[in-house]
Amino acid sequence: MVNKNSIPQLNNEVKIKIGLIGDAQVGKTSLMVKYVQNVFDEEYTQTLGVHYLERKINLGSTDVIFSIMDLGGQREFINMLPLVSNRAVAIIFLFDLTRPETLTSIREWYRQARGFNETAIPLLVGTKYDLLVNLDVAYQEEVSKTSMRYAQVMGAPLIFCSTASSINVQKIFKVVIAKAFNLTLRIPEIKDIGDPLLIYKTLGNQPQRQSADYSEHARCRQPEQIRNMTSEH
Ligand SMILES: Nc1nc2c(ncn2[C@@H]2O[C@H](COP(=O)(O)OP(=O)(O)O)[C@@H](O)[C@H]2O)c(=O)[nH]1
Ligand SMILES: [Mg+2]
Repeated sequence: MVNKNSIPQLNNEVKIKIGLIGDAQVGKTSLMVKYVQNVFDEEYTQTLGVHYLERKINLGSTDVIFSIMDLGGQREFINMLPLVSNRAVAIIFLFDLTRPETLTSIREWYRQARGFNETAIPLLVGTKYDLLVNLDVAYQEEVSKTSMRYAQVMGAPLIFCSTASSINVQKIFKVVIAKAFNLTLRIPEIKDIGDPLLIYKTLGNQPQRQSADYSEHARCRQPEQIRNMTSEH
């Protein structure tokens, strides 16, 4: 048996702060808890009462620690915004696919968050895809096209996810890693209206200002390492 300790290790550790921003009830805390603890349970999430979680991921000789921060409840959101945005490497803007007004709000969230952090990698994420599929086809088309336009303006990848049905949850964070470390991601895009969109090549492909800080940690890493990280279940 190979003794792990005999293998030379670089033991790099990089902490990446990720901010989750969006209207109340869009599913920010649920997404964070699902990603870190693989649980989707409203009661559990509320009991937990957390708005900050960490998950460590191994990327070759580098350990990447995602520190994920969620806006608190409805009331304190204005005060919380700098705390969530400042020094975030990525900001995930979330809206509820079944409530178009939460997409409209993204405009203001984006403007304010950008005021605190100009360089974070933005992502636009539509939540509760499991509920969207039951809605009118014309509505699905409209929300898909509108969110594509928003993502275009934001320079952000666009991902539809369902925390309840485990759709695209892991992939959101793979896109974050790929963008932060300048790695090639080989996950196929999903672009057909009605499907859980995953668009990260044609949307959000502009080079980020100051992203070089993070890409240096990941030099020589192979795309396989991202592909093999954690698969969706
Ligand atoms: N059907 C469905 N419900 C969800 C999903 N994600 C979150 N929810 C529900 O949406 C509500 C708000 O979620 P929460 O994470 O507290 O939202 P937050 O206020 O943005 O943190 C809760 O009742 C969740 O159970 C999802 O993917 N599908
Ligand atoms: Mg919450």
